[in-house]
Amino acid sequence: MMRERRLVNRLAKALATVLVAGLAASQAHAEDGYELWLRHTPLEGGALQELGQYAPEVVAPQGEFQSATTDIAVEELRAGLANLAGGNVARGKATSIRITLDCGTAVGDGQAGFSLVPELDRPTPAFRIAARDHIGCLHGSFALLRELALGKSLADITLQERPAYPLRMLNHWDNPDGHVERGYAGRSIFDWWHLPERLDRRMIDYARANASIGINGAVVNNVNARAFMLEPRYIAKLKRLADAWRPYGIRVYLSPRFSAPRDLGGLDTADPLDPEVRAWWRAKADEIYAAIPDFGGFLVKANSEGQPGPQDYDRTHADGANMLAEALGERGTVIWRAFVYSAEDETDRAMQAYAEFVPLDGRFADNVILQVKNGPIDFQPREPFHPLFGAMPRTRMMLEVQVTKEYLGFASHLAFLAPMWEEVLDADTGRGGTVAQVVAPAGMAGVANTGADRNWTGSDFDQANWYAFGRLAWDPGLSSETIAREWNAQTFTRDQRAQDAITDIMLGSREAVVRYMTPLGLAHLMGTAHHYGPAPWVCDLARPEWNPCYYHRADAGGIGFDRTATGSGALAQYAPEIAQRWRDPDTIDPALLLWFHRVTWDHRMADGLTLWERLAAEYDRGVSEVDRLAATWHGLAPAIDPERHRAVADMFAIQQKEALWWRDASLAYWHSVNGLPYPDGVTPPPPPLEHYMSLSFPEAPGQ
Ligand code: GCV
Repeated sequence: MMRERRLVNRLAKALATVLVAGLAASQAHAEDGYELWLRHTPLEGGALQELGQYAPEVVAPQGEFQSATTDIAVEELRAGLANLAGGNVARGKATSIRITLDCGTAVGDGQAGFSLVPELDRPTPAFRIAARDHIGCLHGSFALLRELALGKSLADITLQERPAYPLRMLNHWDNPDGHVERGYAGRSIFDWWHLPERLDRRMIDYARANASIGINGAVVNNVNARAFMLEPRYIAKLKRLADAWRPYGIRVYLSPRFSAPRDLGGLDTADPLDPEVRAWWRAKADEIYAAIPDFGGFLVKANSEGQPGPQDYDRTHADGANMLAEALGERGTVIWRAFVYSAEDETDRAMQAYAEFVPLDGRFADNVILQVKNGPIDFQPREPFHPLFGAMPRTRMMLEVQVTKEYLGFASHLAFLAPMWEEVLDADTGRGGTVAQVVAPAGMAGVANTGADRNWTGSDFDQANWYAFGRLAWDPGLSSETIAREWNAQTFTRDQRAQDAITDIMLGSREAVVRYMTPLGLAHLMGTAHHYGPAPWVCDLARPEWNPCYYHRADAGGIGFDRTATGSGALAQYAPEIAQRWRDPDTIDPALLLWFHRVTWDHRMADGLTLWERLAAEYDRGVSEVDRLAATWHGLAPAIDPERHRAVADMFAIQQKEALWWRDASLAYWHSVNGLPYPDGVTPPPPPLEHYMSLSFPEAPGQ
């Protein structure tokens, strides 16, 4: 009896082991998106054979040439090469190629870039990753893995790169309680509660992903900041992060609350010219630097949307920024946001930041950077470039874009944002070059879209926006197509036809969203507070500039915001040649028509359609574009792993439904305003306008 029981127990245990092993194996192969673009799946065909023959062997630097950073580079190369070779790299083979890291003795900041140099026909064949410092070598190692993952031959990988911008940073709008403002990928990745003792593995994987695309800084908390994040207990938490990220070349930054000397310091003012306030900030900066010698600095939102700032004391933005700059000294940078506008100011909101900051040109300290959103309102699906770019030649300026898709359908709608960023980077300011050139002395910041969701960004395709941000901040000359191809080959498949199809989906996606949400230069038509779904009918909010009606100005007579000399005059904030290009409603790019002009509903467009006909056609085209992109994706089932194919298909189902919702609700509203019959061939929205107006989403994420 005993023997039988033991046998049964042993069998049960064995079965359990098999089941657990089976489960682990299936989990190991399940594609859940966690590995991002760093999957390094085995190469195929000739590329695989070739890598096997080269049998690359990574030579770890020794002595003073070795550091935590080079250790990471070596580990990444070994693991990445083994994965790419399907585990078949023959170590120690007589003919093997030695991959060497030639990066001096300084850990450095990687700003001098790297070279990838094949030396395969030497007596001792080698492949050299060369840089002035260790971070440069880490960037070079990731670049080598990327090029191999794209199927390139080791012999053909010759690269010499240096980052275009010194600062390439993510701005997290993560709150210490774990909620992410405008975050659509779950809770925050930062586990402040358990820091500093517990460092989540995600913090390393996050740094690794950033380093792989050259991102070198992260502001870890929301610009709508909580003062207590400057308390010693938070400095200890921040230190743990800084220590973990340092080898990856990522510096930490913090958003301080401007009123902290009052909130925390017990002072009765936060006036930037008050000596006690200045001393408080100096002491705070010293305390931070004692813990984190390479602390990056502060990102500040002041006197905007209810945040405290220097104007509370009749001081200027320059007074506020310079006070913090003095506290940091040469050790760090103050990044001051130009996103300021006020409910009390009756001038066009699009003009307020320019009016506020241009008079301050030349008055900011050397270690201050002004951070300017891509457009003059707020990350809308399409805006003209911000008129501040090029208008303050004596001030360093940084471009801020939003990686998280607050106004483009959250994580549920597919919108690849590289074309939008390319549009702004390439825009000629008419004052000393393109936006990309104007921001060259500073860099780019992206409002992060990461969250605790397993795939990091809430949807698989939103990873592409994180990737694109890093790549463009490294090299703003890269085309959206190059980035899309790089990303999808590393993330989904090397199958050429599938890659072409995915690239087509990505490149068409943002324009489709513009068409069904805010066509022809319309903007800010979304629901109040949650910013999801259409609500062009909202006209009665206390803050005028939060009303969609403020932006579209539609009535029976016409639609659009006159920003020419007959209207708000915002056009005059641009360089004369740019203003000239946009001055005439008949010749302006139709994509910006209603941003700058108010036109009648029967205004004749260049294509012969009336404005009303063209508007309706844009909505229809947006909807049918999404249907087309979704159909292309469905056809890709054989080329994509089932988990992620299903996940993306589910998101497309939402987007198709909601594109139609945007179209129907918007058309129903415009029709109610203009009283015109629907143009020929346009299907009237089935439910009445009241239906769309009755919808509410108090539970929408990110608010
Ligand atoms: C962090 C928009 C968003 C706010 C955000 C703000 C900003 O207004 O809706 O959530 O606040 O931009 O950029 O500061």
